Amino acid sequence: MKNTRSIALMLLFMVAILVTTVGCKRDRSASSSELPIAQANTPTLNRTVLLTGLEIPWDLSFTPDGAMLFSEKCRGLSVRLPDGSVRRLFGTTGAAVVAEDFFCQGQSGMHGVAVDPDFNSNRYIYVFMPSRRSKPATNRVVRLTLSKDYTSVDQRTDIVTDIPFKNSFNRWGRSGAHSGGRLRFNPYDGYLYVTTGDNHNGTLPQDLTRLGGKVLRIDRNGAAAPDNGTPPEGDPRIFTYGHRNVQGITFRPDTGQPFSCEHGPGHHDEVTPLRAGGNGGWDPAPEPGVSCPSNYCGYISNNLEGTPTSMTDLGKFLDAMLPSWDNRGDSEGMCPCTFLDGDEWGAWNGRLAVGFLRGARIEILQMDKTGLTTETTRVPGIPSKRIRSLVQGPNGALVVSIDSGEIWRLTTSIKP
Ligand SMILES: [Ca+2]
Repeated sequence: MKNTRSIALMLLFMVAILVTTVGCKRDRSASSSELPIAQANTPTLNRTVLLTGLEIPWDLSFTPDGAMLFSEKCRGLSVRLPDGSVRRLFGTTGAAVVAEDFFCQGQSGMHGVAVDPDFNSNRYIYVFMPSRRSKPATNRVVRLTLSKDYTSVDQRTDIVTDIPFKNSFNRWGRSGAHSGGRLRFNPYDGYLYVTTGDNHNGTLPQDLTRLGGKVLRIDRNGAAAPDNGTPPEGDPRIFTYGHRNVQGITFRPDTGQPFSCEHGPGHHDEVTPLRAGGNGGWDPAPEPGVSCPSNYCGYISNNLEGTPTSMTDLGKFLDAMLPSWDNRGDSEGMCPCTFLDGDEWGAWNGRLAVGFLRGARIEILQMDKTGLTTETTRVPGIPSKRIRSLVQGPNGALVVSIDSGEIWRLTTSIKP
């Protein structure tokens, strides 16, 4: 009897061990089915459509109190207030202030929008647009003062008047091509960065006396910022040169270093960390002995070897700025970019969001400390559309404009 009880107790003990072990296994199994920390911290995006029915919304910018200024390529500048109402401020007929000199043509029209860092005291806002005030027409950076009630603008001051505009058709396309056009203040130095394009003009990007194919760095009155590093023979407003068509610029959150995002010619687009006085290495001018239609070799070879004109010609410009990333093998119409900054972005905090036109997507680039891209991730779960502007708005949300006429707000699933 005693033996029987001992055997029963032993069996109970063994069952208890077995149950405990299985239980532990079950717990471990549950634990291991959770995502690795980095992956679990990847945000899931929730998309809200803020505006529809727009005509190529090109860029946007927020005032400190949450009003969203946005441009439409052929209409001009409008504002969306936090209550959702929209008012047209500046541009074509129907705007509070009609700009008779403003026009749109080909790729060009009202492009970049920026809000002054001291907006609360000066009410200054800025747009990039082509203007017939110059003959032939040029692209300009125009400063406006926004009324306190957000219904109108006044005190127009054209702070840059001489950014080249492609005024006539050539073998490579219509007038208005390659104007660049993004405007961004760098929060780290307070200066306004202006991106421009090469106008399908072979000599423009490497010509330091003209403003096409450049990144400019200026103050709120249009004067050159100090320490631009421009070579002595050059226009002091030039921060970097040797670019093709820069339509994106942003600043790394931990350092303030500017990065350009540049639309390429067919073989690839480029993201480039910029340095003062740097040469991007784009030179579509024909070399001696080479002939290109309209003297522009941007889509073919500019040399006797017959290799395609490089976005960064290290053979010709040994000290050219090296790209962080290029989508080698294809140009997908790289357009806007912005660094994501904030704990709500989880594993993507500090990474670069890059938008594509033909590529119709947003790519997230992870970089090392030197600015070289080490990993890329396509943003999942959003419609495939031509991405024209990317801006971090109120509460860290990523606000996106798309060519087909909408502005979206993307919020993340992560609570900081
Ligand atoms: Ca380059």
